[in-house]
Amino acid sequence: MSCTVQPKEAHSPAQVLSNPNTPVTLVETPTFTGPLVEITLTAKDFAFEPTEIHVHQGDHVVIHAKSIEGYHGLGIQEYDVNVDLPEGEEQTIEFNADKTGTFAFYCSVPCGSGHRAMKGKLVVE
Ligand SMILES: [Cu+2]
Repeated sequence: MSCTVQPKEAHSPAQVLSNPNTPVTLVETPTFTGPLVEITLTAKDFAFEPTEIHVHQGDHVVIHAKSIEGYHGLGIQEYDVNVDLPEGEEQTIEFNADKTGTFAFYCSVPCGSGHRAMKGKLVVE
């Protein structure tokens, strides 16, 4: 038996637990001026589909996210996204793609054995 200390989850910042039925509200309401890009993102045990999202800098991004299996979440740290995805409920996430780069998106709810594999890439170019 090893005594390795498990690293803490990198994507679990302290957060106020909210009622999962409460719609997510952004702290500051940004102004959306760029081209509207709508993306449908599906979560299930234990993967997202698609695993890569490509948008352009300045796009007004709307992600329609829904879990079709299990209770998951969607986090994109750099864009302050952290929403719960109860099975069968579509959540809408909206942001300006103002930062370029490749950002991880990931499941933000401990959901089971495949939780750590639930991640993808948001590419803003
Ligand atoms: Cu998970």
